[in-house]
Amino acid sequence: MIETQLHDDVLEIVMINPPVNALGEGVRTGLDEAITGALEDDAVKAIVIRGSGRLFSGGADITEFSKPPSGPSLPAIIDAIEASSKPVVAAIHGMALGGGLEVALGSHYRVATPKAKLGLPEVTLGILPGAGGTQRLPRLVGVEAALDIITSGTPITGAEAAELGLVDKLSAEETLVEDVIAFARTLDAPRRTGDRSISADPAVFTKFEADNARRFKDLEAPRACIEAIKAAVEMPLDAGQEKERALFMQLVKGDQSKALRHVFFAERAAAKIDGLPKDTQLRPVTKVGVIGAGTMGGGISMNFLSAGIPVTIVEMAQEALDRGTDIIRKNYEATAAKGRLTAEAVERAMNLLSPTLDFDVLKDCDLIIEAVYENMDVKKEIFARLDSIAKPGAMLASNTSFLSIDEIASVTKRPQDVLGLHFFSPANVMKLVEVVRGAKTAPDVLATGMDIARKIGKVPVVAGVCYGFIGNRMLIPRQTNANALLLEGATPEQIDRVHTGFGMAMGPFQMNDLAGVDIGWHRDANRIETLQDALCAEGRWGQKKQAGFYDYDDKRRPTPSPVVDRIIEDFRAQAGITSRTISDEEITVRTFYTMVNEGAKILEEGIAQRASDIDVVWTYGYGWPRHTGGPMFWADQIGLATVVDALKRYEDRLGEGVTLSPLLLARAAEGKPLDR
Ligand code: 3H9
Repeated sequence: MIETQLHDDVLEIVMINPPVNALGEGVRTGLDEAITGALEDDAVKAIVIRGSGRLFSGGADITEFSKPPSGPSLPAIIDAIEASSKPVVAAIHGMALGGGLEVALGSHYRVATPKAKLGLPEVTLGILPGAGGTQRLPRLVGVEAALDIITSGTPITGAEAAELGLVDKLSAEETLVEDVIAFARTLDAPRRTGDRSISADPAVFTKFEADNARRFKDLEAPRACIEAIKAAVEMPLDAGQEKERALFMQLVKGDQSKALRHVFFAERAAAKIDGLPKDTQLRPVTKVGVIGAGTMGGGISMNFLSAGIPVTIVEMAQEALDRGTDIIRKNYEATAAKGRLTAEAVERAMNLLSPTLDFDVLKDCDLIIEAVYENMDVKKEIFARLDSIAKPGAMLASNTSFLSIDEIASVTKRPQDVLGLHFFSPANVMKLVEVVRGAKTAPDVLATGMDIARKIGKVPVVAGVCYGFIGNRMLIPRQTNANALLLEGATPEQIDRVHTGFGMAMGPFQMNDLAGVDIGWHRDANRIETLQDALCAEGRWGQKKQAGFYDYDDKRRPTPSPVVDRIIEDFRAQAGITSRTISDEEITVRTFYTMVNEGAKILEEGIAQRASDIDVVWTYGYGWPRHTGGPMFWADQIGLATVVDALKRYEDRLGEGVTLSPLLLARAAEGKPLDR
């Protein structure tokens, strides 16, 4: 796990632990021995530490956090590196993250490639840099930069790090090792970051917390990071590190970190497709076709354009095509105006876009994604046409959010080439893609779908065919119960508050208003069967009309609506319902636990490959709070027996035909979790 090589009087220490050189016990032991050995060896005048393969190090081994500690500790090794009487230089290429960067911070000098990524992403795992990072980084770059880097977890480049004083020298990747060895040879004494002291106005911390109050909201880790950085200002290194250690231990044992670590591994597990032959070859995707230049089609196209993949976008009418193309350009320009994209990058992306009214142009595309409105007949017509023009081996995808991929595929002579690629709105922003595997979808088509989704920066999850796949299917019992609760006596505000209070980005009725209350409405103002019908009949179609379940001002800020109160009252009167006081607990059980129940059914039917895939769908596609781990992990933490007991208490109110999942009942009875 560690290799050393003496270059005259400079010892090169190489960390080898593919794929990311995580600093597990083996690497730590090797590093410890190599440093001790180098200090005892008179032939060694200076030491260089680097990583093998594609990066320096991805940090501590996250899997060890749930095990009892063993072997030498990382903070102790890094302290030994800093205490070394012989100069130590870190040679950074690829990435130095978390504990990896902390090794570099303990080193006396740092040389990096300009494109290397340096960062402390611990906060995204619900912890803080626990091997001196919170103490040494501010001593090098100042409190303000350290606050940003540590609480955001976002890496910076080698070039940016050099400007901040985090990196001493830049070097090209090809010559990095020889440059650093030559540099180390010129050094005659160590230079210890820990010896420095720094000062900062206490107001900097208060202001930073206040400015970020919304972003940090319920999160424990960012606040602990701030506290630790404060210690770096107020205390010498030793005492600061003690404080850092105490905060780290508290966080790593806590529920939030457990949940965030679960999401980290869940995201990676989701990439794996069960039952896929090992030798599955991917199909090439060098040109993409998109049918429909509406909101979804445009957003989907942007993902490919941004990744440098040419897109042909097809519409029925010139006006719709122009409008769609215009919106794509405007979206790019808005990003450029915020400084997040260069003007050249905007042009580069736009030059890859070919808008057309000619369906036949799609014949040379490797992947064609249909993104027209939800109507089975329309989709079937499109796929039949595609079947007659697409080249052999082209993958044919539908962006449907509910409909059967098998039925769509049945109109083609090549159902093996058909799959679902369900993007979430806004499709250029939301990370989730459900990759829907039809009964006949070929393994290489599924694997290519997953791969291309990752290439355009998405988090793909495999889903089987059912109404609504994983995510939208779970919305159904939630919405049914939310609607029923309104009639029984709750208000939209109360239900939404329970959801946002839990940490959801928005509640069911805020989501209804955003998506459009009129989605799926029959358009007959005289036919009022549901509350949604009643709202639509009065023109309350949601945010777009500044009126839905809430009233909206010009800035789209919601306020409770007396009109909605009246509509609900009328509806209750007609249905003969006397309203009662609804507890938040009942809302939680009927709108959250019913989702867990549906998730368990999705699992038992094999629609999702594993419980953690469902967690990925909800955290990346629906704003479920990551720090609770996703619905399935959350339910496991509560205890399935508790969840089942509560559902049974309300069983007669859960909605017509709603039954408890046999899998959920069985696991609850066995005392086992859904995720295993
Ligand atoms: C820390 O350092 C704490 C210290 O401050 C204090 C200690 C006292 N550990 O993501 P990929 C696995 S906390 C264990 O697909 P990429 C990963 O699960 C750590 N395993 O590759 C996957 O396994 P599998 C702070 C890890 O090229 C495989 O490696 N560091 C770790 O797309 C490939 O991963 C971080 O938070 C790890 N640290 O991206 C960085 N990292 O093949 C976490 C990866 O079985 N890592 N694995 O599914 C990353 O963000 C990405 O892996 C990285 C590479 C960007 C490095």
